[in-house]
Amino acid sequence: MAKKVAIIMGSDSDLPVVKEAAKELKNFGVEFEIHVMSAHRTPEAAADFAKNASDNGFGVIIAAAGMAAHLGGVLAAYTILPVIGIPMESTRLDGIDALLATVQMPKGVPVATVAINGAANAALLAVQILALSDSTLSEKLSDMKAKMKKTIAEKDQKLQEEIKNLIS
Ligand code: RP5
Repeated sequence: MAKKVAIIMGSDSDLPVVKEAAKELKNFGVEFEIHVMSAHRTPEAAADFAKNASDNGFGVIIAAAGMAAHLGGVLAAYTILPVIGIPMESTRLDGIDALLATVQMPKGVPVATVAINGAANAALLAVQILALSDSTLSEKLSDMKAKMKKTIAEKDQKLQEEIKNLIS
C-alpha cells in the first residue's frame, strides 16, 4: 500500500504557507494528513505521533515550525522515517531563527531542511523519497521536470525576441 505523508505544523498560524505543500501532494495523488502539534506546547503528542508514524502508514514526515523551531528535531528523535523541516517566517527575524533551529541538527538525527517557507519543495522532496519505491510517482516526477524544462526554454525564446526588438 502507498505510504502517506504527515504534515505536522507547530501552530494553525502556519497553515497559509503549509497549504502549498498540501497542494503539491494532492497534485501527485499522494495521501496526506495535516496536524497541529508543537515541540513545546504539546511535546507528548508530537513524540507519540512520531513513534507510531511508521505503523500508521506514513513514509515521510514534514515538520513546519517557526521561531525556536524544534519540531522537526523532536519528531526525528522518535522515528527512523525521513523528516523534512520547513522553517517558517513567523517573526521579525524573518525565519532565520527557525532556519537555524531546524537545520543545525546534531549528528545522528538529521532533518532535511528546505528554504524558509519552502513548503512546495518540502512536498516535492517527500514525493521524491516515496518515488524510490513507487514507479507511478517517479513517472509523474519525470513529467514535471520535462514540463519545467519546456517552460524555461519557451521563456528564454521569448526573452531573446524581446531583446532583439529592444536593440534593433
Ligand atoms: C511556532 O511558533 C509555530 O510553528 C509558529 O510558526 C510560531 C507562532 O505560533 P503561534 O503563536 O501563532 O501559535 O511554534
